[in-house]
Amino acid sequence: MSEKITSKIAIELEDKYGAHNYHPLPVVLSRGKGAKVWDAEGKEYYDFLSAYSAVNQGHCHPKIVNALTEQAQKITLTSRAFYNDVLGVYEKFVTEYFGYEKVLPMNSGAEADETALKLARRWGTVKKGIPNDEVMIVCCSGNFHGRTITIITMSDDPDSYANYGPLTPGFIRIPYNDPKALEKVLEKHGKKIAGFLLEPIQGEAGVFVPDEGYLKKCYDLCKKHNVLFIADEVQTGIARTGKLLACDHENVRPDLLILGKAISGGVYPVSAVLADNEVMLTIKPGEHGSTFGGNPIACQVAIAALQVVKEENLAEKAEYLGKIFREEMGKIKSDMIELIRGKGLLNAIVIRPKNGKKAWDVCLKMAENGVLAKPTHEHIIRYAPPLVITEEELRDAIERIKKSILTFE
Ligand code: IF1
Repeated sequence: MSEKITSKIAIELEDKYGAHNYHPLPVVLSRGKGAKVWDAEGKEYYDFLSAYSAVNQGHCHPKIVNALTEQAQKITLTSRAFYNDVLGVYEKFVTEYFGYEKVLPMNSGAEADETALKLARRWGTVKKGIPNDEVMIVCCSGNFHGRTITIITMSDDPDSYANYGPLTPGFIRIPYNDPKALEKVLEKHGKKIAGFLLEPIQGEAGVFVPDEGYLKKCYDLCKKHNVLFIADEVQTGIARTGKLLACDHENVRPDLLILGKAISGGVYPVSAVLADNEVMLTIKPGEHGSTFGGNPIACQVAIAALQVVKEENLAEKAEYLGKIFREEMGKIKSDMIELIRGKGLLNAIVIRPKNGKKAWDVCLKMAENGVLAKPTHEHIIRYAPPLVITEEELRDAIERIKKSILTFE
């Protein structure tokens, strides 16, 4: 391909040859480094989406990219038909890193959620003794766990589940942030419930931070009813909310921990489910798997990405910088700002439409001013920069966000 791919050409190509399953902001990215990205014409932006919290370690982190390129010169993929000299090293590293006995490596977040659902159902039938065609999983309204047919079964967003035909049985959905709703369903159906799946903070729902103590109350209810507490930390994990895991804010240790996105620093698709032997060993050889799951590149990249999190104190940084962000955003005098909420560097602003202008218009104006973010659910803008952003860069970006919002005054 000799001609320079300009933004205009890139958009035309995607429109003509690509599925139309997204409506991107009209920005064509070409390069990224740290907290910044550049478009095809070289315009610089602060990235305040971080590929939905996959690039916590910053774009193209040298340590992580080197891990990828070095392994790529040796062997990239062996399948699990054979052993290799990287997977076991990674499995030891990642289970010790998060404090679990075993890991089941997959590739995407949805695959990890599906794997966790299979593990929970399998444990429910073979260990808890729930009849195979009666085993249930409890999930929450407002959830987002991926895009497969079983996962969209749990969704209450028609954009996710409508017109995809028959959905998967075996799910009970309860209101999020309502321990009493969980207590009620466990008292009524607990004997047939294998697991309770939730996001510690609901990302897609608009960074919905539950009340203090919600996670612990749900965890205790699950223990009381012999139900697995399953935390989807695909988006909230890997230091994003100011702790290594969002569950750490309440000292809750999930029975099944689902990770994705930033476990690889956004350099390669990597996901994982961590659990102890009692749950993990209910799946026997040949009963679950994936061609790329746990491949040597994924393992080396994930080791490097997780090392960066600790070496660069990213959780502490997210905590400190997140406080600055929410404090400074709170000072903006604009009636377009209805609400600011978040934890660490996972934040969101609920935008009150004004003179026909909505969150989308604010995001277009922010892009003009060099900050990239995208609305979720029409009126909410999520702000999630890479955790490597410096305080100086953050304050510069805040000024640009402020200027963008005040444009509409
Ligand atoms: C898209 C949303 C965010 C996730 C949680 C599992 C997955 C995700 C908590 C599945 C993925 C991504 C998917 C991406 C946009 C983004 C997203 F808007 F879709 F909902 F972040 F909030 N659990 N979230 O957030 O992981 O299979 O994608 O690797 O679909 O456009 P995946």
